[in-house]
Amino acid sequence: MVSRRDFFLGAGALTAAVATSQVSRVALAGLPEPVIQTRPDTMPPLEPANGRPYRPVVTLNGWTLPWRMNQGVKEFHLVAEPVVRDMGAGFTAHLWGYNGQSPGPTIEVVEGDRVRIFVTNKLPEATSVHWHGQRLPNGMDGVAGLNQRAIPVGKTYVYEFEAKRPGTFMYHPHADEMVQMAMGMMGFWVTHPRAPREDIAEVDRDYCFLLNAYEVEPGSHTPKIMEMLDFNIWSFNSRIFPGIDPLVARQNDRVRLRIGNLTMTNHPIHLHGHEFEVTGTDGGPVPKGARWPEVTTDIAVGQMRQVEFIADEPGDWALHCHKSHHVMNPMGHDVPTMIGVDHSEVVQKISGLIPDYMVMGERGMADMKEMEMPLPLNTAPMMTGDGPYGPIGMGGMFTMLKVRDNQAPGDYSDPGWYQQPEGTRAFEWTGSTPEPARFRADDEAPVPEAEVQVRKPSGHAGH
Ligand SMILES: [Cu+2]
Repeated sequence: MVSRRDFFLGAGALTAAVATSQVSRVALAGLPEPVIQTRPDTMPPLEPANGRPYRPVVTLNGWTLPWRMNQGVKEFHLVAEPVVRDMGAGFTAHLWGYNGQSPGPTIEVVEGDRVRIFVTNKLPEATSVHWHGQRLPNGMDGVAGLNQRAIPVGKTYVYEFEAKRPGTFMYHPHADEMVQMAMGMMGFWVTHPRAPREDIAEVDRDYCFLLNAYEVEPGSHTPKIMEMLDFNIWSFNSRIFPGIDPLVARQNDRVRLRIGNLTMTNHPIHLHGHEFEVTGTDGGPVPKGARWPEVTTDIAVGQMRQVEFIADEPGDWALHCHKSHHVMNPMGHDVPTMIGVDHSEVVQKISGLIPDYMVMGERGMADMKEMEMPLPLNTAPMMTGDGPYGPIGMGGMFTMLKVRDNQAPGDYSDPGWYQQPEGTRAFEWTGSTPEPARFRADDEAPVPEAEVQVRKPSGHAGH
């Protein structure tokens, strides 16, 4: 749980000590004590203890940062620091983040709020924070060198601005970006609308998470910071399947997903069993007349997408990136395609030279799901996770939307596996299977005999 050191929700004494809202004076008046969270669990929504009311979001495998109300200003304290992130599936990464976690905590405010964020730099190099998508004074935009001096090691800087428009945003450094983002420095920001709006629906469940990617050599803990394109860890909020919590909904809930992409490639995020609409971007709400139904939305680098749907189909529905190599965990990818190659005689010859030689891939790679291969000490199985009907064989950017008619409002706990009604599951055909009719062209132009004898996965002989 949050170790909030019994401070934030009733910070009367410190509030009284501050006499002015000017940035420089306030910085002298005492910092809000930072709240640190070290567990990777999905925390329940943080109901606002003061200020304008709103319906809080739930950060997938994350949490919302509590604030101190100081003479009408919401004060947050971010600490940029090295963290250890349990990424799930037996894999732990040494990252940089904020307040004990990577990604950092979600910041939730309301349109019109005056916001003051103290940023303490406990990294070994200078940093800054850019408030992606916000309207703010130029000097608060966080580009080191352009808008401000980078925050030196050990120093605390203060950012202050009004949260001018509602929407889905994020924060990240704009100093040594390639290193600091490769190390996991990022967080989510949600500005809730001050009053009901026609183009912003009130939803029953409001989930948010960032897409992140790392390059970590199997067996090691620290990302390779000079990697440009070839990443091997694909994660939702720095967690990989099956370490990502499911998104839970009560049947007929209106659900919003807010997703931001801070990786170096695009991610087509796909939801099964439902259609959704993109209702907003980091540029603001999409006008209702400009929305269309989708089941996949591509989220490009540096973009945020807000999608909404009615969770009216009970079940366990996959929610994942549609790039198949993004729903896998680390592997060596110099593996040649072996589908159809008959290894049977080769194995004995090679085994004499390499005792541990293992044949893989002649029927596709699905055998990896059940194979208990010895792994280096700190890495995750490439294809993993068990479902009610066998191995799921996924990794990376994959989780589930679990819709239940008996999930209580406000209950975010995992309801377990869906009990499918009798007679509604794919089943084995046990009748006869006639030979398929062939096109006449097959007879007229036979394919020349190939040099390699090929065996199809079904076992039927072919050419
Ligand atoms: Cu992807």
